[in-house]
Amino acid sequence: MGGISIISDIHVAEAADEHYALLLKFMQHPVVTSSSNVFFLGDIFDLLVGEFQEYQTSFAAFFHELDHLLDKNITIYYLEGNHDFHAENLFLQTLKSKNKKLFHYCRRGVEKYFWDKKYYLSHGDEIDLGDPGYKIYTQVIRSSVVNLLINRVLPYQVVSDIGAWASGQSKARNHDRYTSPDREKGTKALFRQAVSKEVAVIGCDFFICGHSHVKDRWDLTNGLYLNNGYVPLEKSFLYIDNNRAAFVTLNS
Ligand SMILES: [Mn+2]
Repeated sequence: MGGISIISDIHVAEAADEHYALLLKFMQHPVVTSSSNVFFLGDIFDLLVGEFQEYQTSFAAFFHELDHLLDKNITIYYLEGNHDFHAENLFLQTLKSKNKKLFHYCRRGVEKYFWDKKYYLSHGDEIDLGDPGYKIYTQVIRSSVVNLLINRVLPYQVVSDIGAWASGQSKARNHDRYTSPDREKGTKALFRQAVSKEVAVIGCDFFICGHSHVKDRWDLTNGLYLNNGYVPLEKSFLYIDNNRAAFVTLNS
């Protein structure tokens, strides 16, 4: 098999922004187009909630590139983040490739075996960072009741307005994670600690997630933790071939 390309946390707000250009650059990158598996690990979009046709129009190029990858027999996993969720039918309705069955929409982390090693891949917001309030918030927001509200009751504009507000709240709460030069220290340590606990429970060789916005590669005694960080800042993605991991730049 070919390699695995992984990306998360691009936070595309609109088609006109630089973040969207980075997303498309990733999907057209020769390393990615020759991979056998591509993982989108959440928060690809800053706000993509629900199955609204507006997203099909705004992000037509994104869905087009997904079809392109599928046409090349590439298996795709699109994991929900805490900024993009309740959107499974949007993907299923929009994708046109004859290989649509290679597309997997995942509501939570996945365990996979590659090259005889166990990989756990997730967005990273489910790991226990010692914030019970946030845990309850994500459980409610990702619930089937909210899914029903968003996809059957509320109109696009209302969801979009609430989402923009929630996204602003989240940015304010996580302000340091986006701007502080010290963000490395606290967040990195917090994630390493939480990940090492998770790895002990899951028993995986590779633990790969995003969400922290802090790029990291950390050898545990019994596994490897990888995080591609905040893409608009790092301008790189993760590539793994034969259990060897490298960050590939998106600048070229
Ligand atoms: Mn996140």
